[in-house]
Amino acid sequence: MAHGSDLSLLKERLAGAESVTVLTGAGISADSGVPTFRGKDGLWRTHRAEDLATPEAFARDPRLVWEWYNWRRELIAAKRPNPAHDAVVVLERRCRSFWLITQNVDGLHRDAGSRKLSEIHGNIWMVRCTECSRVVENRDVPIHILPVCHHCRGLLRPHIVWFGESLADEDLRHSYAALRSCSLCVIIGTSGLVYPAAGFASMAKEAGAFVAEINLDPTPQSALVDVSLQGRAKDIVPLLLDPI
Ligand code: BV8
Ligand code: ZN
Repeated sequence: MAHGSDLSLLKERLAGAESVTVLTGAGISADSGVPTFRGKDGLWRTHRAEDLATPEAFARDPRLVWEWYNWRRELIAAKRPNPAHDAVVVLERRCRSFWLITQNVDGLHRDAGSRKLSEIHGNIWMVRCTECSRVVENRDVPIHILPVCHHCRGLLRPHIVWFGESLADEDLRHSYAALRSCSLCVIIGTSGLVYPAAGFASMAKEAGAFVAEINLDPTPQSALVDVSLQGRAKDIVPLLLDPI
């Protein structure tokens, strides 16, 4: 795992950074045993996104969509944050100005102690009523396959942003502000394929940030970042905390 000068460069930038924004994807949770979306053991391998993570799929077959989310909830319930999640919490506490933007819905950043974060694609432990729009936490494992609202008996859905659905205004506002104001942006474990998050690296770069990527493989944003560290997040992210 030879990182040498790139790792030192990133650590120097981190030491002097006025404000830090971290963007994470499924790769940071891969080391906790949560399948990624597009990897060899990817979630989409067994299911197709357009079949399941869309409002049309839910309208067509809510039982199938709930069976898929129930399977993911049962899997995620047994997973714990890994050293990469823990290191991001240390960065949040050390940096004067810090924000975490995660695409992950597994809740592992919150479990690790992250508080200054936007879960821009939602959270698998939150459900929303399709009738009265109430949003509540539901940690039932297994969850009743067609769960209903305690208030109005309406059908509940995962409080997750599906393909073709807009992200919450509040999450977008916070993310854009964090990307445009940070002096350092660290992108961890995302394939950079899903918008609008796929545009966040260039947004930070255009605003003048030093941008670093940590990923197993090169991604579409590797060409625009300042340093690209290849390896497992659980091995590399904790190294950022070591003194220069
Ligand atoms: C929207 C919830 C407006 C579901 C998810 C242009 C502009 C705007 C929209 C679009 C556009 N072009 C296309 C669109 C539509 C669409 C989109 O981007 N489609 C893609 C496929 C082209 N975007 C949307 O619909 C978004 N909505 O923009 O609203 C709008 C409205 C109507 C019409 C148009 C626009 C909503 C997107 C949100 C979708 N919901 N999740 C659920 O989880 O059940 S996205 C899903 O993919 C997950 O959240 C996941 O996080 C996300 C991104 O994937 P990654 O996190 O990057 O994971 P992936 O497996 O791909 O990659 C893992 C990476 O980790 C790899 O690089 C791997 O090498 C690395 N890795 C693996 N192991 C490790 C590692 N790295 C380090 N260490 C390791 N150990
Ligand atoms: Zn309701």
